Amino acid sequence: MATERTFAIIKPDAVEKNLAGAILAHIEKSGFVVKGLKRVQLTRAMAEGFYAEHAGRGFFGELVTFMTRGPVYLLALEGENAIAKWREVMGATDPAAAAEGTIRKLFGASKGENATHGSDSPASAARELAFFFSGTELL
Ligand code: 3AN
Repeated sequence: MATERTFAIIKPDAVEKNLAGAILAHIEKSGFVVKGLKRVQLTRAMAEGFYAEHAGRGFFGELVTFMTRGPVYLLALEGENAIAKWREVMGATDPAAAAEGTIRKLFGASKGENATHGSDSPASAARELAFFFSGTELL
């Protein structure tokens, strides 16, 4: 296994509920190193660009409105096998289907308002990290 970096978001629903600290603690307890962290209010253009691959899906408008409704925390996480591991720690997209103890089970409310995002492949991780962090921010 190799050391990898992945991209994560603590979404507006979790930030609104003051759950960012609890989620960061969960991230650290799970063994990730936080290499980058910023709190940002996404614009519609940023959210539409970030989620461009979902542009044709029925929930796209709802997703962009949700992701711009309040601040998010953008994270670069590093660790062994970080991309797959973060997906596992987050749990399934639908909190109702997520395994016990996962972040989405603990803190998510619905398929849309599911507390966190995580890159789903090495290519996505590279694109998403570069979308929000400059190279010098992650040295
Ligand atoms: P994941 O984030 O688990 O990779 P995707 O890639 O299927 O899930 O969906 C991207 C994002 O779109 C999800 N994180 C979720 O917030 C939102 N989403 C997915 N399915 C729905 C849905 N049926 N209704 C509303 N939002 C959705």
